[in-house]
Amino acid sequence: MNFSNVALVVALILLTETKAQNPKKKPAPPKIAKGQCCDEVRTLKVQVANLTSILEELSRKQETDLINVVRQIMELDKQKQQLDNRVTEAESKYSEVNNRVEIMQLQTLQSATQTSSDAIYDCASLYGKSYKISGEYKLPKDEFLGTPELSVFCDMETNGGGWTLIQRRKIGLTSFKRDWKQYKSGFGSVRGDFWLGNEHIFRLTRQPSTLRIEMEDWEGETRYAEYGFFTLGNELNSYKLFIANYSGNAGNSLRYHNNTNFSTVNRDNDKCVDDCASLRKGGYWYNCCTDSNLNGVFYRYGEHKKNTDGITWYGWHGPNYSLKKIEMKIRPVSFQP
Ligand SMILES: [Ca+2]
Repeated sequence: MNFSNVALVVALILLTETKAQNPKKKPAPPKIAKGQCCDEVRTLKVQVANLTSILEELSRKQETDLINVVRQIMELDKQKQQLDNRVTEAESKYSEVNNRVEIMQLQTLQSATQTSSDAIYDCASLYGKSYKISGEYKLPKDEFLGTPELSVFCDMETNGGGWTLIQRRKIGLTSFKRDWKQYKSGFGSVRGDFWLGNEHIFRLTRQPSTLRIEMEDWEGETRYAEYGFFTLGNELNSYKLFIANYSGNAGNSLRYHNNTNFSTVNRDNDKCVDDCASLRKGGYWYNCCTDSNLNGVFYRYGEHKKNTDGITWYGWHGPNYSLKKIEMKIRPVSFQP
C-alpha cells in the first residue's frame, strides 16, 4: 500500500468518526448539487474497495512467503541430517579399515617372529601333541617367548577343540568388579569363574586368533558368537579390542565394542561422559556403554531380569536379562583339528 492510499483511508476514517461524534450538531449541508455528492461517495467507496483488495492480496502474499520460508527450513534440516549420516558412515568405514590395517600389521609381526612348532604356548599346541581331553593344563614357562608358567582350561571338544578359555561365568561367587591390575594379570579359578588376564590374552592373540563366545540362558537354551579375527592392543594401548568376521546365532553384540579401550572401575577409558565400568560393575571394552557386558554382575534365576548391570548380550536377550553361563575361548586361525 503506498502512502497516498494510506492517507486516503485515514482521511475517510476521520470523516466517518467526525460524523458519528456530532450527531446533533448538524452543520449546514454544503450547498452542492445532489449528483456531485453521490459521485464523491461512489468514488470513495470504489477506492475503499480497491484498498481492501490490496490489503487482502498483501496478507495472502505474506502467508505464502511464510510457508515458503518454513519449507526451506525443513529442507535445510533434512539436508543437514543427510550430511550427518554420511559423516557417521564415513567414520565407521574409516574405523573398519583402520582395524584391518592393524590386524594385518599384527599378522606380519607374527610371521616375522614365528616360533618353533615344538613350543607349547596354548591349548591348540597341546592338542597338536595329542592332548585331546578337555580340562586344566599348565602351559610351561617359555624363555624364548618370555612367558611365565600359566594355568589354563582347554576345550578340546567344541567344533574341533584346541580352544584356550579366557573367561567363564557359571557359578557366580567370584566378583568381576575388579581393578585394572587384577584384570591385567587375571583372577578367579580356571575350573570355575575367571578372567585369564589382559596381558595373557594380549600375548596369546599375537598370533591371528579366533574368538568364540558360548552362552546359555536360564531356560537352558544355548547360543554362540564367533569372530574370525580377535586380538588386543598392548597395555599402553589400554588392551584395545579388535574383532572382525562375525558368525553365529547370538547376534553381533561385540561389534559396538570394537576398536574400544578396556576400562575398569579405577580406569575410565570408555567413550562416554559416564563411567561405564562403575555403572555396569565390571571390566570390559566399554563404549557408551554396552551392547554386551560379559563381565557384569551374576544374577541368579528369579532376579536375572531386574538390572542393566548383569551379564548381558543385547543381540539375544536385550539389556535386562542376565545370562546363566558364558565361556569365551580363543584358538589360532591356523588351527587344524
Ligand atoms: Ca567415561
